[in-house]
Amino acid sequence: MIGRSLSNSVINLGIQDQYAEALNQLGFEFEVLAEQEGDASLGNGGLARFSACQMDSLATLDYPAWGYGLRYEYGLFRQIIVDGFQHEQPDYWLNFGNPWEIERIHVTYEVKFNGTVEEVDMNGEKVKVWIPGETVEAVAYDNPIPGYGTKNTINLRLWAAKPSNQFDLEAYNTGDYINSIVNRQNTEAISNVLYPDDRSHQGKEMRLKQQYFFVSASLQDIIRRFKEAHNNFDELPEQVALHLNDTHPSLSIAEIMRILVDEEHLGWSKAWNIVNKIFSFTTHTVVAEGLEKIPVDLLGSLLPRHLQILYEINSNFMEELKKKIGLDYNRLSRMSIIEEGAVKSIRMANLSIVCSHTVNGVSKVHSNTLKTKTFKDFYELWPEKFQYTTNGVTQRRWIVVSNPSLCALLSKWLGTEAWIRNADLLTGLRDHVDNTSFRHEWKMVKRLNKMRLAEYIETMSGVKVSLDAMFDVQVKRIHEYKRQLLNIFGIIHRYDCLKNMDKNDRRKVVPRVCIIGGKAAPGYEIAKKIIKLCHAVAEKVNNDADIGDLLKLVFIPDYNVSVAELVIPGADLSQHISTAGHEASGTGSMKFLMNGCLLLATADGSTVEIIEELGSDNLFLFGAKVEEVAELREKGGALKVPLQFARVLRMVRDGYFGDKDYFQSLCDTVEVGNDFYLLGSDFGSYLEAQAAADKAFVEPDKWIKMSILSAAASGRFSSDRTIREYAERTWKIDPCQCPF
Ligand code: GPV
Repeated sequence: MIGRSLSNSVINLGIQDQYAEALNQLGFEFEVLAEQEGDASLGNGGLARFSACQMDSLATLDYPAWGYGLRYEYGLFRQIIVDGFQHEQPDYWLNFGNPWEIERIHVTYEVKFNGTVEEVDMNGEKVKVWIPGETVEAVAYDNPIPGYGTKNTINLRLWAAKPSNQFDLEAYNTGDYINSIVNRQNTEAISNVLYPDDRSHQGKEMRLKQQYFFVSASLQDIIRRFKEAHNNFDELPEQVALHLNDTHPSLSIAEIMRILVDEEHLGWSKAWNIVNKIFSFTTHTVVAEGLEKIPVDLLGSLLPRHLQILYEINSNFMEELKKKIGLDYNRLSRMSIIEEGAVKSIRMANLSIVCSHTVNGVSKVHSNTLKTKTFKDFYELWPEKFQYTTNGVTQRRWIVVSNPSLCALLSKWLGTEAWIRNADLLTGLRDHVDNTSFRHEWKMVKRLNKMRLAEYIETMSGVKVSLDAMFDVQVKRIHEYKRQLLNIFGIIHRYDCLKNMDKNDRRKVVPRVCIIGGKAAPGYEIAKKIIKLCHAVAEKVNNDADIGDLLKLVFIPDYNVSVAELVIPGADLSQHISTAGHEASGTGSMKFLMNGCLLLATADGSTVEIIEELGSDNLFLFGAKVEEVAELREKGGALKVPLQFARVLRMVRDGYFGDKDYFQSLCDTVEVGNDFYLLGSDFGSYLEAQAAADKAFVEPDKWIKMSILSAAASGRFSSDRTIREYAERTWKIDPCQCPF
């Protein structure tokens, strides 16, 4: 999820001023031109944007790395709001061409599907041969990723599917010309559209085809490059490290075994030893339901040889395991790569763990959850495999591109631009926090960014907001676990309090602009109802003359990378309020932190490490801790819920915001006894944290100090740190500078 590339590229290449000057001579303004570019949204949310940040860091730190993916013709849907409801529109982003990509018509590979496996005799030995039924061509499109302050530029190679020139001869011979053309077109569909479900996979055939297409083309490319310089596969682990970014590319394990065994004839155990040394794996989720499974039937018909290989890997693993743990059948069945049951399936996470030398979590708490819950059995077997590398974000995009005035201010007061390559230097801001002119300049920068955001809000929604209000932002994919509903309930409570206050008391209230943005997966009903409720509440609050500037609620439609670039610098407060134990890391919070925005958060994911760095006095923390959640859930119907929560819930149920019937099922999800994400039990402490934020905001000096300290603590959350850790610990690679 790259977003736009123009500003980022000219900045990383160090030609920003010359470029702007040249454009000027042509009669164009850089900022105006940059706005014309559309976003590349080839992913869903945090996982995809994290990949983009990692690519920027890999290039900047001179690591010899390639990124692989799919060149979807339709990126993530565009969200439009009609009458408060989300509608999805196709994002045909390639309509006017993509100036950044280089089509490599000569870099193509055949990817095969379906067919049968036959046993043939080869020099007296029986070997398995896959006779595929369908062939598709993968064409490479290269997207250069320039590093900052280096000549190094790395490549993001995206694959597009094209019909192969191998005709369906039978169809031609039987004269079925039309059908053979239709079949050709179907193959092209493989790279057409991105699945918009964030982390819920329904075992769809096209998704599996996409995964294999991506994996097969990438591995052929990698092995071709390896073979150009080496002729012995024993050297593969020295030359190649393959990182599985979640389980989506984990079919590559079966594919590389197939290549080494069936095509290179290395023999199973030799191939297995090599494969074990090249893969590392990062898992980006917490909950077991989020883990990808592929129905065996589906896999067997699409990739019959791969299914055999997966069975073989599993049976070897089960044998080895029995030797270690004995005949503990419950444990054996939990750890098996194959899940028995109504729908027999392949557990892609188990496969990835068994075959990787390292299993990474994305934050300290996430890693603990993996070790003690999700993958407990595996941790007990292979404790040395389990590591964590906390996520990060690139300061090039999230400060230099998106917040030029803050960028200038940082360089001025730190006396150097070196922080752009070394974010640890941001701690130097702590030395100036007591300097009044620094604080004044800091405040001015925030005000300017709030102005930009206010203008955008007015254009998008017609709502005029006051710059003196606290801009309180929650932008991310809509998920029940991320608890946008808790935020909306908090807003309803605030509104209710304002309505019940007399005029004098109202004057003491800190004005707020609540900003919510994010897409809901098209099939995720509850998430869509949350969006509608947000609009219903906004309609009521924003048009209430009693309330005026004291409270506004705006929903920012079509949240994407370039909207984030505008919203994040303009936020005073941002919310990261997932039920503890559910957000594997979270990276949005790191972007807000860098931009001097205060966090209101639960102790979940990377927030726990942010607290270590920032101190708990400099953010607003609330809610149950990870280790308390299970016990609270067990209480079920006996769980204590504050009266205010019950009251807010009643207002929605009674139709105070309209659409009474429509909201009932949404309300059911948080009713006592059914409130899995614990909105009710966290509500009291949430309101207290909100009150603490209000209190701090009326002391501008204190607030600005906290804001400066937030940015000063953000260095550890640069993806440069993340990537360096991966390079040194997991991939064992060194920087490799461009020689010219
Ligand atoms: I798995 N994540 C995501 O956006 N989509 C997914 O399908 C999966 C994970 C996110 C996590 O939710 C975040 O907590 C995390 O920061 C991010 O991946 C990057 O690790």
